[in-house]
Amino acid sequence: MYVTVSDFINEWNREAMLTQQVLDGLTDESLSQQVYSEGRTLGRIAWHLTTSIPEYLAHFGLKIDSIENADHVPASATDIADTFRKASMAASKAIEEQWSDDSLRHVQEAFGRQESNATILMGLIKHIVHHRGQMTILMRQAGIKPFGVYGPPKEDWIHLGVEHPPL
Ligand code: NI
Repeated sequence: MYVTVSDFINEWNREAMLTQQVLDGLTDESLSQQVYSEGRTLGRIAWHLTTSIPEYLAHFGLKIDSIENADHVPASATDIADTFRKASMAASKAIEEQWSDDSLRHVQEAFGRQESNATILMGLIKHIVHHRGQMTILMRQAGIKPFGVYGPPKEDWIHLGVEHPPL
């Protein structure tokens, strides 16, 4: 749990960098990869995790600009990746400027429960991580080698001296 704003910012920046590397691997063609025939597309999931950053923070009391045309999924993978870069930086700036270590202990209603702002901020990271995991599977299905978020993708095991990755 985050005790200080700088604890959170460190974790936020680390996870944002990992998410950025996943998003930077998208191609325009891959954005239409679907979970199943009526399911969401990879582009929609990538755009959702991006646009939800300011929406979530504004909902819990931070002043932060929402993303323009948030209800329209861009056709360009670069547009999505660039928007995430700006949104993740705007988020850390807003939190650093507007919340103190005391603010993290402040409790408010979130998802029908009483939660501290520290827990609420952790929820935002979990939301991104959840959708980032979905993205890496869809990228595989779209024929892209995904960025190894917490460990190498199968192609890179060989560089670690492992010929057959564990199942
Ligand atoms: Ni979601």
